[in-house]
Amino acid sequence: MLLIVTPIHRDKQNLMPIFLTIPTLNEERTIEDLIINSKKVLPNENILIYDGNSVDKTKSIAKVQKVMFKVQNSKGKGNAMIEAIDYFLHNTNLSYICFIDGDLTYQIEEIDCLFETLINTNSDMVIGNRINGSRENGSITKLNVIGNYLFSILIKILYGGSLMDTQSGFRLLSRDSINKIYKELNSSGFSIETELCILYLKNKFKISSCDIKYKRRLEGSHTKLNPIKAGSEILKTILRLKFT
Ligand SMILES: Nc1nc2c(ncn2[C@@H]2O[C@H](COP(=O)(O)OP(=O)(O)OP(=O)(O)O)[C@@H](O)[C@H]2O)c(=O)[nH]1
Ligand SMILES: [Mg+2]
Repeated sequence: MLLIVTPIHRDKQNLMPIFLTIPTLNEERTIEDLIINSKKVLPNENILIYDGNSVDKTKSIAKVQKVMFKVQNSKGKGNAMIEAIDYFLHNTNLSYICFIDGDLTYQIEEIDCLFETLINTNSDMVIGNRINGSRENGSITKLNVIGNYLFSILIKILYGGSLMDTQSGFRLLSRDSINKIYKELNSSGFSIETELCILYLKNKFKISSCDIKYKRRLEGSHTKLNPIKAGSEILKTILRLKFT
């Protein structure tokens, strides 16, 4: 089915009611540019850096850029995102929460597409789809492409739906939907995206996607992902949610 997304016209007075969360762990190489780009689409007070105790300049950059900065209590990307959701639900009244990785591999300007798709299709979550979108050479390793593909197939077999990029670090969620399931979130690390997808599928929440660009990390910026460790965590999460 061809989906025609109607552009939503907005200006500074008609801002998207989105709370943007950027999980970071030692992202000094990229976080400044990402914050500057984010401030072009959202007000400073709607931008939160949720940090995993970075030992580089991530914190001082966030302070200079005048966006909120919090250090997570427990370890792992998943725990940072769960704590951010808790903060969003209890300290803001915004209607949507968006996550984007802090390594500048996703383009925050494409939040327009996620927002328009969510509104036009009345979805509960919109995922930035790198598989259908354009991927810069070297942005994803072959191992990660294969892993992503296999996890998406397994999720489809066990839970239905037709998600193409279950591991994407750029997604927009409605407040109502995340409010219903956030207490069930249990993934401390890199399986959080998988867990979100599965809980949304199990609850029959509507999930859509937007084709997005995916760039490779800049020189001097380093991945935190150990593909074997993360892959086994993701597999365990897929099976745990089915059989427990
Ligand atoms: N708060 C927090 N953020 C984390 C932690 N681990 C990773 N991150 C952030 O999560 C985002 C995704 O991590 P990446 O290392 O880019 O993982 P990835 O995108 O799956 O892997 P690559 O394709 O190699 O970049 C980045 O913004 C990291 O800084 C953590 O323990 N706590
Ligand atoms: Mg990354």
